[in-house]
Amino acid sequence: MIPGTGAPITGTPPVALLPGAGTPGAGAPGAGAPGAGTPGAGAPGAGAPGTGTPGTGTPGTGAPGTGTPGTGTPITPAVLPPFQFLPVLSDSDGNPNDAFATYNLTVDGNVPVNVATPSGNWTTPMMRYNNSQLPPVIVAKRGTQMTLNVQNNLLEDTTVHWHGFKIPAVQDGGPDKPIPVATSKTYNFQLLQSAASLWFHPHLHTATQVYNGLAGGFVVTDDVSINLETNKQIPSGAFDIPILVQDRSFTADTGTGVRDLVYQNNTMTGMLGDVVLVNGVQMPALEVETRQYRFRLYNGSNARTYDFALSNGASFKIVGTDGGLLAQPVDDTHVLLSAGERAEIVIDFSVYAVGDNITFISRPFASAGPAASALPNGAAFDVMRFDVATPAVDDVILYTDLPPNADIYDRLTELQATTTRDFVMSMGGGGPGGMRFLINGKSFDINRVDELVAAGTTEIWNVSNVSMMEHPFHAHAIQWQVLDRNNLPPVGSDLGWKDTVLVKPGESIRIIGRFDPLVNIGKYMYHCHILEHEESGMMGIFEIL
Ligand SMILES: [Cu+2]
Repeated sequence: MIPGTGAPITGTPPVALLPGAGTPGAGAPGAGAPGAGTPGAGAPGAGAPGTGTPGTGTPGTGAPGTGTPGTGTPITPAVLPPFQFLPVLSDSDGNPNDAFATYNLTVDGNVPVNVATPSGNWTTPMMRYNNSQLPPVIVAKRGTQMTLNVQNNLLEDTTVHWHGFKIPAVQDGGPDKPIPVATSKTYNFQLLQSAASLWFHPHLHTATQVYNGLAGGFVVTDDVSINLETNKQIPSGAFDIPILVQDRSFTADTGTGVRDLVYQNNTMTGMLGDVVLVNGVQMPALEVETRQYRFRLYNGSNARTYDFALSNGASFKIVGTDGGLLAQPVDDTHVLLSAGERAEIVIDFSVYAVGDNITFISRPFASAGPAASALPNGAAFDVMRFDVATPAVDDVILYTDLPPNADIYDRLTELQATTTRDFVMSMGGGGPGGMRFLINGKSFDINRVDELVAAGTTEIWNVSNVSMMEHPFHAHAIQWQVLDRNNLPPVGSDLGWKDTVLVKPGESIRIIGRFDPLVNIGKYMYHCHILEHEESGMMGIFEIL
């Protein structure tokens, strides 16, 4: 990943209409008749994305959707703001190629961040690491001994939780291990897992600190991933791009040039913003070459689930999940990511012509819970746009199977597990905000250990959801494998390493994992990754002894 700057778009690209601040209408799909040809650049219609199934062939001229985009003011940008690349931090120990890496992170409040949107730019005070305009990315190879110095400059305690990392509990950054105001803490751990798109974020005042802007990407590389890149079997370098998607709400424009974040603590749905930011920009345009690109999709939102897809219904390859690369790329037309989840996808732009534009969207889906937002969970909206700008000869032939030494082939079987635990997520009345969010009938207690786990064992966790809302279940300490979902064997993204799994109402999912006796020691969290649910009690502690 080489940070760069995309040039602003010129010319007259097809205009996508962003949903206004009202409820998107149920417009007819804008796709043409399905056909067997190469997907073209069907321009989205002049309505909110429809709710039908996109065509799989030539979309032709794409009839406009007929839906009303809502009661808000529609945005009809002639020019979209340029895509911003997340800054990659440098190893500060002076030697980027040895087995040690040191990074210094300050946690800062009130950083004036420029927010670019199709309807104009403004400044929003946010929390950020290193006073940076954008969330940073750390890149390090498997085996590296990490030293991460964190200075808390906020007016409240924080932590840095290393999401998806296989590390000791004392380094995990849970809420039981705060970094007090005006102090610093050093996290030390070795990277002992497969190449993956991991991330980090606070785990204390989690909902508000993440919402206010604290998050970062963490890309682990290993010999398998580096060989794929060297052998041109996966896009790399400038064609390997992290995308952090987070929805936010802002105060109205009062002419000052400053618009503050609005945090509406809707405990039931979690915080659902009506402005979807991609690396800090609303609806950016990324100029691409006619070649394959690898995108690392991070759902860093507090509560929103996205069903990412291309506006013309074209398929792409899912090549990675939370904890690493898939053994075989999965061909699909969409990828559903709940809060905290990641996916790596490869989109092939070589089938397009220079001048084509393809919009990256979130498809509509049925979501339980009240529509207590200007942009409810499950609504359809545009996310960003790919502008095919430069012809290129694609030198990448995507891998078909990871080499036999990849960790993904170490599938655990039911017979290896010595313990099965049930985790039932439920909601009930009578809590402080009128609602209680429970796991196994209990609300989080930082002084209570809910589950005792023997070091070095393999366990099956059977997670079920008896509530009326969906919950992304996240368990710390290791990467898990999905045994089955609703008694059906895993398919698609469930075939990869997972640390966060979406459990819909009425669903149950069994995950299996092995705790490493050398690494996995101490008290870890498991919780719903809708951050408002986590903070309302949907969290527990397991202690590995
Ligand atoms: Cu939840």
